[in-house]
Amino acid sequence: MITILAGGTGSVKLVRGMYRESENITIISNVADNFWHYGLYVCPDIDTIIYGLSNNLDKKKGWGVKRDSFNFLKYMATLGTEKWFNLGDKDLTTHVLRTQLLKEGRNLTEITKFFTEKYGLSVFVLPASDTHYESNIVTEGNKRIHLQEYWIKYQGSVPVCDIIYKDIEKARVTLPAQEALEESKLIIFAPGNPITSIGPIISIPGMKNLLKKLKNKIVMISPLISNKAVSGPCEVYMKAKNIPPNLRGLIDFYSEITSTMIFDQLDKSEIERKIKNDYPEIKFCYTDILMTNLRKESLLARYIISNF
Ligand code: FO1
Repeated sequence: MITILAGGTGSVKLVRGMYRESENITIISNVADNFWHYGLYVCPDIDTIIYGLSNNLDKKKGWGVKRDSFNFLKYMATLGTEKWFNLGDKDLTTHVLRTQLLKEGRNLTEITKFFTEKYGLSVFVLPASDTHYESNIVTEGNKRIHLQEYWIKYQGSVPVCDIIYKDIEKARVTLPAQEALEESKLIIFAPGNPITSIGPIISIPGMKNLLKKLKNKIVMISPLISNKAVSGPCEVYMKAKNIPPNLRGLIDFYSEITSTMIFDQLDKSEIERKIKNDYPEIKFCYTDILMTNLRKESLLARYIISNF
């Protein structure tokens, strides 16, 4: 079994490639993007994976359901409601049903299994935790806002002083997720944002120690090419956490819990000349990691499967 830690719109490309190329994958999804909106529990990263693997994802946007309509949102606006978060009508069915199941006492792991089965997937999508905790942006005046508000409502326009995982001290990794990590022959960190996609998973109390023990089978795929994020606000978040927003900062961030790191060929010379010697325990590999179409997603997946 191969287990992939995933979150955000970048990760889904690798997850999709791995799903096509490997018989037995499990995904541990970030949950710190989850939030309550209009009384509904929305889990963007879990849904992106499920829609992505079942060919229902709006690939252009990287989130939501393809060919969705937005009538619900239009009618909400006529009642004077804020409509900064674009919940499509088809997508809405997931949030309504999930909220209903939560209210009936089912946990997020059970509910996610329900959806993966309904969408016909033969894969485990495991929420990293069943306990709600969330990525918050600390902006000026020590004001905290949910990551979704920062990125979508405010369009990333307010200063980012820090990023915290609110209530993470109450969270625990789920038993199925822990077992998947322990039993896998390979663990992959998908090319997600290290602070807001993968960071919230590896920061759950107890996770770092577990991952240190499993380090020899952990492979990280870089979310950066030529010191820039392939997508999203990676550099802003790294800076806010006092991590140099470049390849060296990324390598250092994961160095204690990873044995292999895969970078783009474009970064080979910089890493080999300037960084590699400072991290003798890490194996650095290079290939084309920019997944601009399905063929390239599969090529990267095959590279990983045949080399590790
Ligand atoms: N991202 C946006 O940039 N704008 C949106 O209006 C938006 C709505 C949305 C609805 C459902 C969903 O599952 C995801 C949605 N996203 C939207 C993406 C979401 O904010 C990101 O995928 C993640 O939170 C990043 O990890």
